[in-house]
Amino acid sequence: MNLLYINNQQKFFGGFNKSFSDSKFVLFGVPFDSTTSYRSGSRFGPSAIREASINIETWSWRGNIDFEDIGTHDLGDLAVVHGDCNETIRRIGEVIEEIMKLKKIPIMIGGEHTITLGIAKNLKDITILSFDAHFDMRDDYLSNRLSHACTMRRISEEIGPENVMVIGVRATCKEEMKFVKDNNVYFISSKQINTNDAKKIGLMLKDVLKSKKKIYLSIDMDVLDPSYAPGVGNPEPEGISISSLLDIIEEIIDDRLLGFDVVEVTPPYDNGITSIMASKIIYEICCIANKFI
Ligand SMILES: [Mn+2]
Repeated sequence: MNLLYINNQQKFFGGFNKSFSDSKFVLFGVPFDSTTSYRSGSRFGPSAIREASINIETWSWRGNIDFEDIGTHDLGDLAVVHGDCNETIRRIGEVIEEIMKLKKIPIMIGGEHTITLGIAKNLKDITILSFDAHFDMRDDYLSNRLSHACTMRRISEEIGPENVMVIGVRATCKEEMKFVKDNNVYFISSKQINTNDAKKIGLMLKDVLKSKKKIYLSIDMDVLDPSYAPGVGNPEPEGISISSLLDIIEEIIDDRLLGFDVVEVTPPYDNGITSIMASKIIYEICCIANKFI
């Protein structure tokens, strides 16, 4: 037996782990899915995304750079407390604060969408853009105010509804529509995106964001059509394409980007493609943002 043939490397995002001090981007996983109401398993998202990231190519046509020349420092996964949303959110907040204090851009991979609340609780003057099939604006869901279906409602209480924007939305209920209208929450439906040029939608959004100071992106993978991203907790038809999503993101990223997350990848329901899409989104955002930071 020749031990040289044994690969004992840990699986880091992108296949290699850049040192913390040399990295602009610091990534960590949050394998938490305790409030999932339909298809559970997003706790397995972080490892599936890492695995997929190692098996796709890294050149970005939008950023005109190879992700290998950027890299991330992969911290590993947060020690989550299954069943305890409050404590898990608190821990996320502490990790994020530390990463930002050191002037790095955090990338969080989920896990269910509730984890984004850990970001909002600790940051001031931010605008959160949620790319999501759902508003996640219910006051409670099945008597739980910390459900994944309430994430943006809780976040709007922290940072103000004027600082929450939902892009690609198509699945909602009367209660949410009333809240969104009463509070002037800015949104762009998937129908608007699918019947227009995504680049134009991106430019329109860029204009809306002109007065904003800091921007955080939260990508719920169910914003994509289930044909692009079948492995999510709550798939919804009539979603947007991966190219539309990235074309919009390309227009709005600049030096105000504070960080981003990619959530809801649910490997037990995936054929592998959703994890690949999530990896691609992370690669592209890093490569586009690299020009500005
Ligand atoms: Mn969603």
